[in-house]
Amino acid sequence: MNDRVDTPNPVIRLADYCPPTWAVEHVELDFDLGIDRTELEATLRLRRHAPGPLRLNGEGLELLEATLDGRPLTAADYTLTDSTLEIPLENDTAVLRTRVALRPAENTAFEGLYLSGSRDSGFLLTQCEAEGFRHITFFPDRPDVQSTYTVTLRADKARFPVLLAGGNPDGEGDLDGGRHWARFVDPHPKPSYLFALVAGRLERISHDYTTADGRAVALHIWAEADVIDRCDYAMDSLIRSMRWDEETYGRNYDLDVFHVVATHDFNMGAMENKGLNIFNAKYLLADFDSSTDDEYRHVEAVVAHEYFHNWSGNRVTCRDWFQLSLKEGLTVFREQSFSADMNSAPLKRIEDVALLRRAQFPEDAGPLSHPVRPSEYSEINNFYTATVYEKGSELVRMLAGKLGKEGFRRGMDLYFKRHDGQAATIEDFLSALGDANDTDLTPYLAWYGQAGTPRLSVTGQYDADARRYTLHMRQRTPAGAGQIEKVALPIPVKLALFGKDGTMLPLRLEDDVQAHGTERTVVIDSAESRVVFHDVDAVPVPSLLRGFSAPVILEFDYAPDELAVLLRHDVDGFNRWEAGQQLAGLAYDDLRDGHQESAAVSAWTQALAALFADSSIDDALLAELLTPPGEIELVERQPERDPERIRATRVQLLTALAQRIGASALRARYDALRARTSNTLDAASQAARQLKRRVLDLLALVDAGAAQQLAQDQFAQAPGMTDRLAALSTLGHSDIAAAAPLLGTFRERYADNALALDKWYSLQAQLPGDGALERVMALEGDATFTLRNPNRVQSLIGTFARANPTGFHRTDGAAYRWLADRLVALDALNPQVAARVATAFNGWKRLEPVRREAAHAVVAGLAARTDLSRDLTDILGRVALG
Ligand code: B3K
Ligand code: ZN
Repeated sequence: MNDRVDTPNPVIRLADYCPPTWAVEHVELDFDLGIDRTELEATLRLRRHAPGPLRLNGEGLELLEATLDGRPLTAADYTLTDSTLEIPLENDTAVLRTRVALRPAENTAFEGLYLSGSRDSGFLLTQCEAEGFRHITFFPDRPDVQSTYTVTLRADKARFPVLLAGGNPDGEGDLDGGRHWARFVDPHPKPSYLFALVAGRLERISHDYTTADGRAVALHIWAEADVIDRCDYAMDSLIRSMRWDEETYGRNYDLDVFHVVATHDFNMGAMENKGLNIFNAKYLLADFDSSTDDEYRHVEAVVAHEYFHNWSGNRVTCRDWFQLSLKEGLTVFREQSFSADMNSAPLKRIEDVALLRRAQFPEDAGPLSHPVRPSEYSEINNFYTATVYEKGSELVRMLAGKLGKEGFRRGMDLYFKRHDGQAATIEDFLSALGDANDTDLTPYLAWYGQAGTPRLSVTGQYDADARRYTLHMRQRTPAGAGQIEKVALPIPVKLALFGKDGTMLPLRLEDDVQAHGTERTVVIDSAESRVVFHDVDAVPVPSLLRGFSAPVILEFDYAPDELAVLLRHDVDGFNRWEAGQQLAGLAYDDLRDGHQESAAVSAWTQALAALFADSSIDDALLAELLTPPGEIELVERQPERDPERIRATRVQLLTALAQRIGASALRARYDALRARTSNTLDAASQAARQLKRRVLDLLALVDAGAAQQLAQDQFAQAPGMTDRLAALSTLGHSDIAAAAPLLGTFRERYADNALALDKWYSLQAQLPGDGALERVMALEGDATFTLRNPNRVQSLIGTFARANPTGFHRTDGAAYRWLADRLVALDALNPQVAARVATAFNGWKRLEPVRREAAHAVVAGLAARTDLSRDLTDILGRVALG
């Protein structure tokens, strides 16, 4: 039922947008549910907006009958293709009824109505964003068509005891023959992508919630019986999210019930369907024995994200899919702010920027680069990207920073008020924020339309006679994504100056009569500009782009000792970490180039050794500081990448750090942290676990024997998954043979826990070295491996291709050929997942020549095929461009 490509993919362009010809005011859906066959009668109440026929989307549907205003239609009354149903209509209103048959069990693409789990015990569910509803019924499947819904579900009561759809419950009852029904009414007009149903054997946990504006809401989290006891943290996160959105944005929930359902079979993280969120179990289930601290944080964040969509996405939705970041960038920003409030704000910022650099910067530097608001696409599912999500969030953050806390809230209030119930655009968003603050934000529109990461090059010039310090700033965005000429963007640069002794200097900028404050934000909005500071007594150390105030690459030629000043003294937690990252980068460059006597290496290791000995620093921040940029970020530091060399140099760097701190100090710290081992989730315990892991990894580099023994003990005694998995990872990286029995124990212990097994797969997929591909291939033979489950595919194949650079980029190209075979097999089952995994080939052109040649042959071979899905063809076609 998946689309195969034998003609070039059609391209959809933002410039071609036309408002819908017909509105669908109300939808009635009557499902007769079955695993092999489901029948659906849909009644659409239509109203004309503009002249023209009624054109509905519909794919893979078996049309059983259709009536128009009660009159049966014959084939002569309409034109049916494999993706549309077109009916010429004369009146301005009409009622169209269609009956179609669907085959959920055959739907391996997990788009539309499908089966999660086995035929005997699994359940039915839907996924409609972006264009899944057209796999369920004939409909104008576009987000600017919003309708109220009445949904009736009928099914065998024993097989499908639970029947759910979005909206408020509106009756249920028994039917003859052991069947039953349930009805749901959603009074809030919504686009079809937010429709959802779930039917099957599920258990639930519930909570009675009262919104700030007094509505009683029944919260239900549903999951299969074997995992329902792992939903409590999600419920807790949901309640906190609801309160936070009331307090921070004045947003209340708007239905009487809110359902959240967990499934193990899902293409992405979760889905914000109105009143019926559906989650990949990975982002909903958590228990101390089988989830890591990171996973708890992900559950908290994703639950919040989907809940926040109820306003930023559902009540105000997108006019078209080009505006996707209107809901996604904004909701990521809201989610990040929530997580920062629930946890540590500086650590959250570090995590978010690290993700941006790891995922979005490489995307924006190659052939998959696109603006936050793309101007064209051939498969919209391939645009749920780090650029639309993460960079989109950075753009909202810049706007929020510009308007200030109260101004941003005023702007958001106006945005929600003005566009409630509408399908809006990025322009609408900027206008609302600007109008509420009497500010013109249109210059920021350029950020949405221009692809590529801007580079901000800064130089400092000190004039001792004039006691003046000048920063010269130059911005440029490299050509790319079909855009040759790039415009200058407004770039907010938050900055401070430090004395060499680590004190922050009072700032007197050009227009200031006297100095005030120690931190300022200047907006650089032309290609070149300068900032002048007066009354500066000596050459200062500038702390630039504090808090990562804009998503740019900053270039400033710091000397190692200047970075060391910031690393020791900057009070901006993010910039302190950033100074460490920059310094580690310089140290890496020196080691790579064979400079053993490196000032950067000694400055970095010395500063960190001093911080290591300083008991006042937070454990979690210290753990972050002790982590240099990863292999993927380090790619950027050389024109041609050789993953073996990058890895070896990074290990050398870490070894220098471990040596500087010393084996005995590392051991003593490990013992002290081990004595604090706890089975609780409080921030201090999480931070201790995180630091313990870093310390053990460092110890493994200078005293492998001791570290391996400690890892074995830690694995045996771990009270929870964080310590258990960390021990396994340290051991696996240090001595894979020694890890083998522990991996066996793990496999046995979690034989029935799919999410824990995924971690077992992905840990092994990450282990570097010569035998990596063979190890992965052997794991494919495990009885629990299947290409049909997206989480399993991602944990083994996705992790290997994306997070094991030395294993994947073997010089003989064997791993490239292996991945190509897997992609073809996967594509036949699930094109969305295949397309996502295929992005691992992105960046092949920047490999060193031997690997480049091997990768090119494979990518070009795949891209030349005509039997692949639209999703995969689109990615391969772009990646092949290099
Ligand atoms: N809106 C969904 C993503 C849908 C992806 C469709 N291919 C989840 C989210 O961002 O909240
Ligand atoms: Zn989202």
